[in-house]
Amino acid sequence: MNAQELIDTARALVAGNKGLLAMDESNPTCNKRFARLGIPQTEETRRAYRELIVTTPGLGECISGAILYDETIRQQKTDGTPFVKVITDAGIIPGIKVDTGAKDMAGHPGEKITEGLDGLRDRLAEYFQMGARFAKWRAVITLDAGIPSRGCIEANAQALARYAALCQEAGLVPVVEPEVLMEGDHTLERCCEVTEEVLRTVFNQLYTQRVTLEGMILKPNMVLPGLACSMQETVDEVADATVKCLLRAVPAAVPGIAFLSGGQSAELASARLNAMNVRFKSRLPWALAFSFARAIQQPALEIWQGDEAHLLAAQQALYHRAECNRAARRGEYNAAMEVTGV
Ligand code: 5MM
Repeated sequence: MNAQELIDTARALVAGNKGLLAMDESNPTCNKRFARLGIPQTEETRRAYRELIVTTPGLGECISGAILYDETIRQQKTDGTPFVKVITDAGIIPGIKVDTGAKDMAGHPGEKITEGLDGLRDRLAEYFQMGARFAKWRAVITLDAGIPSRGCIEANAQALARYAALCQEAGLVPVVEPEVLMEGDHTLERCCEVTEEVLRTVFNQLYTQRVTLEGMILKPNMVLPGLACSMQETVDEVADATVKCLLRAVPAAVPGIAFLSGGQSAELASARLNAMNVRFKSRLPWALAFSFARAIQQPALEIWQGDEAHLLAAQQALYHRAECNRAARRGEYNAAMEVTGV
């Protein structure tokens, strides 16, 4: 492991007010999103959609790193250029999702444990050879009556830490993603309590597994009320609760926090990130950035619908969301941008 290279890559991922584009949907998830829009669920349509994304003009102005899926990192443009080269030429660092999915956890009804540690060392070495310089692993924490359990939180935190240590050994910056889900009728306060407990447990495990905090990125949920909660706090209240929670649990040595969007609308995700940067940016030890999938891609996917004739309009929509989120990092996003463009 070259610690300085890891630190440089981690810093580059949150530099210049840019953020990460998560385009690492597994085939089942990608197919589900295609099916909702009547797009054929084939390897070729997934490839064509990812070509649309990586060839979006100017994407590298707003996006520092792109998280790919195993199928995608092996694919090429129609003209044969590997996606990894297209991304790198655009000034974007290639990354790779390396977990193999969240599975039902034995003895823990309603809870998930993320798998993928077996054989991970060899897979990381291959991805590094292919050009990846960072990786991602997502743990899923569900809120409901009596859950999450300590067993679920601890098992997922330990897996995240073992993954992160293996990444750093292989020269890849680990993006550590513990996601507390939005589904449910829980309050913002409950989400805050659970998110704090999860993050404290994750950072204890990262310490135990000797992970270099300066060479990683945290990808957490924002602190939000459940989707079915009757009380939905304002954008500023969400920003305050999220930053308060992170200040309690995330060490200052971590260079950047890149939020997942988790099913928020694209506009709300931008507005909430913007509010955090407006209210706290100058006082925080880490950069507050984004690592959105749906909140960057969804409008573009809905325009594209698998039709080549819609490609340019879809790319414009994708660029627009990336640009809105770069503005949110600067604290310069506002609703007028949704009408007039940035
Ligand atoms: C939470 O999901 C991650 C962030 O995406 P959103 O911004 O849409 O919440 C995302 O990177 C996710 O891990 C990928 O989409 C892959 O998900 P699957 O379910 O295919 O592993």
